[in-house]
Amino acid sequence: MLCNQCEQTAKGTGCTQIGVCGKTDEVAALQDLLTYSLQGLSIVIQEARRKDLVSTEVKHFITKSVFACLTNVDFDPIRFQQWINASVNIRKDLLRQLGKDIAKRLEGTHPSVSFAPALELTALIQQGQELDLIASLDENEDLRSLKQTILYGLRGLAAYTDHAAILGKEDNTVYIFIFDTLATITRNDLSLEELVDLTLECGQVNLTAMGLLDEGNTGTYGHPVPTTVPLGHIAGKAILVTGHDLKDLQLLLEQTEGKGINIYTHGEMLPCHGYPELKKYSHFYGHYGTAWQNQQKEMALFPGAILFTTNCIQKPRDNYKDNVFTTGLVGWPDVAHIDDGKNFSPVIERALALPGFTEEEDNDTVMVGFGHNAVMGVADKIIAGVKAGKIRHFFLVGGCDGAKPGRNYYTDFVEQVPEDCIVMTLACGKFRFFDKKLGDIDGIPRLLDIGQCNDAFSAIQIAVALAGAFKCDVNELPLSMILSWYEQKAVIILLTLLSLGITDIRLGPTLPAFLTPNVLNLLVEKFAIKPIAETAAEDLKTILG
Ligand code: FS2
Ligand code: SF4
Repeated sequence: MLCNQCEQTAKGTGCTQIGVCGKTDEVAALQDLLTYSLQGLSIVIQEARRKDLVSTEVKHFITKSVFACLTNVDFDPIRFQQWINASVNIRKDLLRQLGKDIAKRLEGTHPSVSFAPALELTALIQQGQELDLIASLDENEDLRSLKQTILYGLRGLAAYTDHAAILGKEDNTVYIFIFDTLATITRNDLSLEELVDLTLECGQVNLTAMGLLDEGNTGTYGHPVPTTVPLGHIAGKAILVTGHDLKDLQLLLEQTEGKGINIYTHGEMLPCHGYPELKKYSHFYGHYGTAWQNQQKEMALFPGAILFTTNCIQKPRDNYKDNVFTTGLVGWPDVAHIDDGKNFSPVIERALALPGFTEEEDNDTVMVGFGHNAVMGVADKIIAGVKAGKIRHFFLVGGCDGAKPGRNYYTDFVEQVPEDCIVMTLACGKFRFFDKKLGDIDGIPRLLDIGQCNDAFSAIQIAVALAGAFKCDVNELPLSMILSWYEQKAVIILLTLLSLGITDIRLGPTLPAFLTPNVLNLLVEKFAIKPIAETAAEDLKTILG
């Protein structure tokens, strides 16, 4: 296997034996084969959509299949086998409808259009291993690097598109872009410039997808409002919900009402406490634990059932595996999966059978709910604060968390930010500092939690609105972006920021292994993107002069 799509890739170059994430050689081969089969299907779809042959189900299927290959989403070989077969069946059906002549022409364009999957799982895995997907993208290493960036960006884009579609928000242009781009990267006649443009276009299209998701979240559950969230617990049966899906949480809250079970969030679900239509449930109590990479330790100590709604799942250890349930795209072999009927009875039964918390623990609290609506609601105060010299600078310290020691930089950074500066944060990287008491500047909290990585749109809206208020370009604002990346949602958010022309982003803890020195230089020249410095103090000194 060779997989280097995420930040924790082995030796900083690539996982070749087994993924650091726990992905087996077999699952890696199946993910590559699924991607390949989707490329073939997408080539056919380019033709089929002109004849209006592409159904909504097919659009959803492809989007979900691309998302399933994102880091820490699905580790179940059987599901990948099913998706590969489904993808080939859809392709065959479309080719049949297009007629023999068109089918013959399309099959001549790329071998993925006539790919025939082996019947047996072992033989299918072998096909994936022989494929060598990354190498097959391009012979030229710089073009290959850009195609990988695009592919990983598409995985992030597919994730946000799927999240939005679940809430009924869709835009056909986003689906068309996903199909066209999967097909385009099979071509070997594209120049470096064309691929750079396509890379940035991925980012632009993601802005649409994230806007849809924002509409879906706020339209369904209301705009987040500043909310205090307990980090302790109360006595009673308990269910822990992790991942990113608000709708799964809502359905679970409905199904647990009056059952004596309290619902706790974990990881990226923390911001859900700020949504009016979710916080109205009295048994939606508080938050437990920190970021995804601590789950094996934290979940083993949770005395109730645990529901994973999406990434990031790690191998459930034996001491809590029986309490774990997955739903949606997330999956782990031999872990109970709740299907799309979303009947959470098995989760509820497990929670009732487990002891729950036997006594109350009064712990710290944190504040969430500073989405664009809440922040812009106090825009006048913020602008006045800047004009009066009380607010010197804004820092967006956001992105993923991970296990590497270099990530202490982000904790140090927030701790060392001067008192006349405001820190905005989003995604799971915040767990390094989310409980710090940074106080306020004239009533504006110095630490503003904008939400999940899924809420990056909110951060962009805030930056654009501030630029409008100060009548300047976003790059001229007293705002610096200090980002941490881990997986492909972060890749696509970064591409979105670059596509908006945002410069001087600091990225860490390490740079993506799939970027060649030439591609990296290109990004540095065009966007002045830079790796985080050795220490937070160094970067703070440079930024604040
Ligand atoms: Fe964190 Fe993991 Fe949110 Fe990423 S929970 S690193 O995939 O999606 O941010
Ligand atoms: Fe390795 Fe990351 Fe790929 Fe997992 S997703 S196999 S950790 S590069």
